[in-house]
Amino acid sequence: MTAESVTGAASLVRALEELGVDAVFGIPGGAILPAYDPLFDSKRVRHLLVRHEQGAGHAATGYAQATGRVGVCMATSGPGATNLVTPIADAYMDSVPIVAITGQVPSAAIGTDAFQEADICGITMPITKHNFLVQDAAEIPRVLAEAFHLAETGRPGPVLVDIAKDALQTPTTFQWPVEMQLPGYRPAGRPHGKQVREAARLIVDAKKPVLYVGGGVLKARAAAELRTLAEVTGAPVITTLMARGAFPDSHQQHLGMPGMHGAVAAVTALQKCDLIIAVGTRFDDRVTGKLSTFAPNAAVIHADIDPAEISKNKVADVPIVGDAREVLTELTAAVQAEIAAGRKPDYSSWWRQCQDWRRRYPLGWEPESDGSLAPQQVISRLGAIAGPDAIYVAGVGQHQMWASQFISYENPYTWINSGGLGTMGFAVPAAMGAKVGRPDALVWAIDGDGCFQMTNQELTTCAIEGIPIKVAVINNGSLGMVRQWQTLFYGSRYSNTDLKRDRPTYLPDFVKLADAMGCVGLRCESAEDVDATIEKAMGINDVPVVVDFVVGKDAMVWPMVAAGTSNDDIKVARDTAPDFDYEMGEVTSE
Ligand SMILES: Cc1ncc(C[n+]2csc(CCOP(=O)(O)OP(=O)(O)O)c2C)c(N)n1
Repeated sequence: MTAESVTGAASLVRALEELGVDAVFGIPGGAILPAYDPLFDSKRVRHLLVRHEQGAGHAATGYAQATGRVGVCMATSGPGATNLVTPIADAYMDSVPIVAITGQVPSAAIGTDAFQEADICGITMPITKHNFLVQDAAEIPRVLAEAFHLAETGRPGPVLVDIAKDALQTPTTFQWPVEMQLPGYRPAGRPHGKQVREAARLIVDAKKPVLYVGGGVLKARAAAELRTLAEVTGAPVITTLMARGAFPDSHQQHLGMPGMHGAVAAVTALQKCDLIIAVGTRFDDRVTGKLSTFAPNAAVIHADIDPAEISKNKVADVPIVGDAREVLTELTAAVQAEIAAGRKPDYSSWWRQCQDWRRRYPLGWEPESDGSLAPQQVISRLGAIAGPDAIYVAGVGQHQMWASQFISYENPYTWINSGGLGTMGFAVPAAMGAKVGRPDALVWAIDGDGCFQMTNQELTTCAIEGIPIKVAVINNGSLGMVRQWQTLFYGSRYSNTDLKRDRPTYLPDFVKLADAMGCVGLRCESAEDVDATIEKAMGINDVPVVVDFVVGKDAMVWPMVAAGTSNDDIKVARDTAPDFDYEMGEVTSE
């Protein structure tokens, strides 16, 4: 192993190469400029010049979510770095492994309010798993190795590496591999055997269990292990917004998604169960509803790699700290041992109950009263035509919820969205990142017209860089999800949610906008044209495609548990609650 004489900047690029980075999303500027010079010559690292740093950050997230590898974004100091704050917070909330590299003003100027100085380490302290300020060129390779290791091990998350300009310019030596110095960092691996056996006993003794699956199962790449445990136990499975695709929607044990806009069967099974088997999930308020009334009769097994999540919101009777794949594997073995010893669980009457909820309250929608195109129809046809191997990337709002409800997810890593932070503007750049990471996959962004107007500039990046994503804009002319809340809770007073698209011509005209950015723009305004328009978009694979689906503005997302209320108060339509007192004995036909 010989040491190469290089600058700090070249050392950074060499480290990225050694770490196997094939894509960096970013924009240069003064403080990071030294790094861009050697990057220009790298044969292994492709730099994609985005149009806004927020796009770089979400693209890194989309790349990471689609591939399981660390996504990388790069920006200059000050405004470049602060433009990364939203995607970093987003990645933190959804535990996505990304590394953000920022230039910092020269070390002698730090703390002087120098031009384009921002204390990005201070700013991102609460929204990164860890961050580093590097002022010594010699530290660059080691810090990069540590940053990647921290981002992708344990509970994944964003790591920021802020490098002073003089550290990039200083001569140093580059050697690889490096020795990491993370003495206090020991992420959990295998779970405790005693806890696992205790959990297995609860599972076989339960009469009404639910396997509550979160995004941690996808992060641990444990979909196969989940399926085995589900089938060995026979318990109903629910997958959160972050876990869609971790368990096939078509599987007969899948009750769907829990939460504010979850399926009645999933929400109610979780609410009325006697045992929650929670894996890689965090009892988020959008899932629990009013916490004090959540699942009042349930014992709780809570498995998570992050001990800080356990008993944070709901007290766990059996806490299990460990990697979800290890937990699921060992739990399956422990349940099998219980069954072999003659303690086979019997959930048959619980299943009759769950089936009844599922049969009586399937997901569905009403046609628009004014005859306009129904957004749910567009999304469900898109899912049917693009199929279960496509990757679907959503923005935030009604379209996101319909995309989670009306597309059938059969495979892991086919659904990418901003769950925890709910970041409008996520879809286009995240889809770009997903397509860079999985170039052979069909990638559809499903975006709202409000969200699309936040970050569509990355379509120019896509056109220039040859990243042919497809975007379905669900154009209801309003900030639909907020409008829905105004309809329900503010007496239909639509304060500042009407995007006023309907001028003599559409404003903005998304077809023209697409064209201006080097994409093909298509428009669909009626139900009869939906399939043909989707097929047409599917046939264009050399450039990005934007389809403007002009839909009605009055459609609402149902079911709904209003914020702050109990899951017991779920509504299936306005003022319509499921009839839980209904006697199952009265059911005569299936
Ligand atoms: C950056 C950001 N700003 C504001 C919000 C609040 N918000 C949540 S959904 C929504 C409306 C989204 O509108 P659109 O993209 O048109 O989607 P729709 O709900 O109509 O499907 C807004 C404003 C947010 N989530 N993120």
